[in-house]
Amino acid sequence: MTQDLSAYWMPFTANRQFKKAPRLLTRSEGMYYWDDRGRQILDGVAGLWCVNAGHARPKIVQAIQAQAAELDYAPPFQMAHPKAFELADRLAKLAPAGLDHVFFTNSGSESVETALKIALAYHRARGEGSRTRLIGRERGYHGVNFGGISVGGIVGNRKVFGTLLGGVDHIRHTHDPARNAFSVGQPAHGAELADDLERLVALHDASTIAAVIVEPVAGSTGVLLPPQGYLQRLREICDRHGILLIFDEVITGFGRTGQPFAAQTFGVTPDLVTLAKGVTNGTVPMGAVLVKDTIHDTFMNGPEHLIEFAHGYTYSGHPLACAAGLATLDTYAEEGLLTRATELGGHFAQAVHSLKGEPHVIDVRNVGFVGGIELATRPGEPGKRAFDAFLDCYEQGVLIRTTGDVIALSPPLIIETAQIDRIVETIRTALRRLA
Ligand code: PXG
Ligand code: PLP
Repeated sequence: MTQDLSAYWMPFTANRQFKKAPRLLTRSEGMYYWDDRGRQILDGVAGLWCVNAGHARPKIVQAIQAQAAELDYAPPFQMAHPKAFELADRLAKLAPAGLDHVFFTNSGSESVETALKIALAYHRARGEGSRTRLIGRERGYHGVNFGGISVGGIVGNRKVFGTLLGGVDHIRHTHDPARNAFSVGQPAHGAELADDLERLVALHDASTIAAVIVEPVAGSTGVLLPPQGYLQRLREICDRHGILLIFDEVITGFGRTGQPFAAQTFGVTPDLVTLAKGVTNGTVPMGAVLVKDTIHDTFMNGPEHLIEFAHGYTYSGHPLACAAGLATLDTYAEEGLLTRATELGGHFAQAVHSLKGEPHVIDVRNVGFVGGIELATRPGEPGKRAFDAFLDCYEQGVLIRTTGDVIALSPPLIIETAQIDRIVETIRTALRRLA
């Protein structure tokens, strides 16, 4: 490296370690990256859970190029451009029934802030302004902004940043390896953990609670699946008490679990859905919140010249993102990608579960094209063993992701069975020589 690496303060990275031995990606196509040493690397994580149609897809590339030349930017406040409406309409058609309105943001984190604000404003608009409390879940990840880390349940993302939002509480997480280790698909045990919401209702009173936010499948905290019946039970408790249910589908959206959204995979319809990542195939930053009709319509009241919801970003519905989003949805539809993880899910499940019995493996979890392989933690070195596996796989030409001591797999949805096998065999090789 002749380049000076010091100016760039890298996000969520061990900066000093990275800069001693940088891993630089310089090109991408289909299932592969190439690095600055010219090596080809099989992408086992769709970039960072976002490049669901694979890299450098021609239709998406062309749409972005053409849009940049035609209309670079349009102000989104009191103005608009046609593709924002077109994309909102397409997203509403893809979404679970009733979630027919779309608010654009630029990331998953912004989608979370937006959804929480919609929930608070909705209750106030209905004359239930006492519903100000927001409920998250232990081990939840909802991005890095203040609302998101407040409802989130990752200690490391919370401990440094002060008191966070007031009036937040958390239900228990659903991870129960003692009962559920090596479950194929949804684990059998733990639906009753949804009743923890009843405990918080009893403690705070329903009249103070605005919304509950959960990831249908927790990704960042190590691939934690909802136990059978859990999400249904959460929905029932929310309905009983007039609490909005928000699904954070930033990772699970766009085919990751075998249907367009995890709400459809698990057959539970929330009131709000946050999405990002796969909406533009990772090409241009974009996020959105899908909103139920009845919630949206509650805002459409009062004098028509007044702004109904005082919220939005300079880049909400950016033309480049909308063009990329439309071409992405076309690509997903033309190639049947949003249900491909259902078709190949059996092979994927079998492949990842074949790692049971390999050194250090204490659990394997899967849904759609998501795999979690949990390793026993090396005493006194949390996360180190999985990170060593990551480095070994990278040297073998396969990109995986680790979070704590969990290896997370989330390949592009275009993956072929031979590539699934290669990823798994690469991990197997790494595990067998790992200390
Ligand atoms: N909600 C969920 C459920 C997410 O997974 C966000 C919100 C935030 O999105 P943005 O676009 O603001 O990053 C996410 C993001 C990992 C990893 O290591 C996961 C995410 C981001 C970075 C790393 O698994 N998810
Ligand atoms: N900070 C300042 C000083 C601003 O003027 C703005 C937007 O106009 C923002 C922050 C918010 O930026 P964005 O709309 O890109 O989130």
